[in-house]
Amino acid sequence: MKKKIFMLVFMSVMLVCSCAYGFSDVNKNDWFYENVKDMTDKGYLSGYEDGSFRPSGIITKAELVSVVCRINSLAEKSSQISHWASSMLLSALDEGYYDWDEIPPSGETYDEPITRQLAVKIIMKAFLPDEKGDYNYAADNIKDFSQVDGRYYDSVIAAYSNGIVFGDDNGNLNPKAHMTRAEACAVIMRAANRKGNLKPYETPEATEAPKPVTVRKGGVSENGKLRVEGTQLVNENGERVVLHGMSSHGLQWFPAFASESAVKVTADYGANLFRCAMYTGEGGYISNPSVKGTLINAVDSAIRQDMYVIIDWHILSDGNPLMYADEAAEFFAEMSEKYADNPAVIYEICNEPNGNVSWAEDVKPYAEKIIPVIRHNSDGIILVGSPTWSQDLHEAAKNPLEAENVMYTCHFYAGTHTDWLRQRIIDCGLPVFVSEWGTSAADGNGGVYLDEAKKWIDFMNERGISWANWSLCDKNESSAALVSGADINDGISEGELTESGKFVFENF
Ligand code: IDC
Repeated sequence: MKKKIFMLVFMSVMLVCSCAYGFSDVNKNDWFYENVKDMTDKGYLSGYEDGSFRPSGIITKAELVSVVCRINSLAEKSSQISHWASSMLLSALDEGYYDWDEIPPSGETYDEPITRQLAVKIIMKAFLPDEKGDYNYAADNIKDFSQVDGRYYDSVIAAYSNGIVFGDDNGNLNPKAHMTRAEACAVIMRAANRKGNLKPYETPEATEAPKPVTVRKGGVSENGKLRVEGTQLVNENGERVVLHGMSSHGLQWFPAFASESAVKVTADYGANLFRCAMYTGEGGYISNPSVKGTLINAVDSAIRQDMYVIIDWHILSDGNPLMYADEAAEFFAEMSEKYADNPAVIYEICNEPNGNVSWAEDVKPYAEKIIPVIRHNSDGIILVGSPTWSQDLHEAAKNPLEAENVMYTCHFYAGTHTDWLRQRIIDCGLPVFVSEWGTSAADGNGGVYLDEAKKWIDFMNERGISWANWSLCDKNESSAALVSGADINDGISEGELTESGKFVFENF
């Protein structure tokens, strides 16, 4: 008995010793050892937290495609859905590695196992698209060749003829069976190494660390009172002005990031605008009027920093602005009286109408109620939203407001809103102000989608469109500019900006 136990212990020590550098279930004499090592050393695929690699576990469509994309350094495309690999899958689809019906971009099959024939096609298209093969050779050597679907013939034949894929011990390909992780490593690494020039994969660094500006530019002392000319915002001398800055998050939740020192940090990095998002619902002004104090403090801070500042009546869950129109009228009467002669202040009267609201029946009548209230005291810039979370510029364009110094807001989130919304801005012919945008998807999370965000920045720069980015806070969501727990009372250190924050601060 004792002897037996000793043998068992001895054998398990032996087992541990023969493992490959870390993975408990990959051994030096496994047929896939070199491929798994190559794949994981280069960072294309990793093992599990428990130290295993699970070589005989199946690989999903999303996993296989993302590995292929990493090896080929494909740029990630922005995607409407929030799956971790969706942006890589869209890039691969775009490159023609697979067809729409094989892995629909709606994502419902992303996490399903991939069939061997589809995997072979993707791998061949990605790495050896020009290789051909010999039909007779493949037909002779693959016992179950008749099981292969016609659309995969070419790839399977090329893969066999080039030694990228071998059959199982019985000479079968099993084209419709699932591929294991070990098999995927082997087939992918054979094909990728054949193509050559493999660079290790590193998680892409967003941008370089932004730096504070040495001289502040574009502030109120330089531009004075703003007005709208045609579609453009202009300064006191009629010259084009573009405002860039951060939006606060909900002031009822994150007052610390709307303090004077927080606002100042953004100005130090080049912002000439700050937006104070005062939610009406969700524990905001309607149920908690004291949040107005936080708002006034933020507005005054921005003014002292020589910045333009937006007072945002942040409707959101209360999608119809008419719901609290009386409260809005009272609030804007007070604010416009308080800041009557101050050229810094901009009034945003309804953040994002949404739900069952129309421009003609709800938003326009609301604006026609509030604008005269503000005009009683001030001829400052007024920003007006539109239905569908301030995207229905085309509706407003059919039936615009008859008022001076009014701009229409367009809100976008790079992971959700793309070309079509830019086209809408071009087509509407209205003066547009992007008073809120994010690098994330529309829920404030996911991504970040910096390639699409860059397209938006370029577009806005070309057209001289002003913007405020959502949001200056440390909430654990990807649109937030600051990492959780960041303290910006003493300035910002590099580590305190998120990927989104770095990108946005660079673009002030
Ligand atoms: C989001 C916040 C999130 C909060 C949610 C509901 O990022 O933390 O839980 O509101 O209050 C908007 C809105 C803006 C949203 C943002 C992201 O104006 O309030 O903030 N968004 O979803 N419109 C489109 C996106």
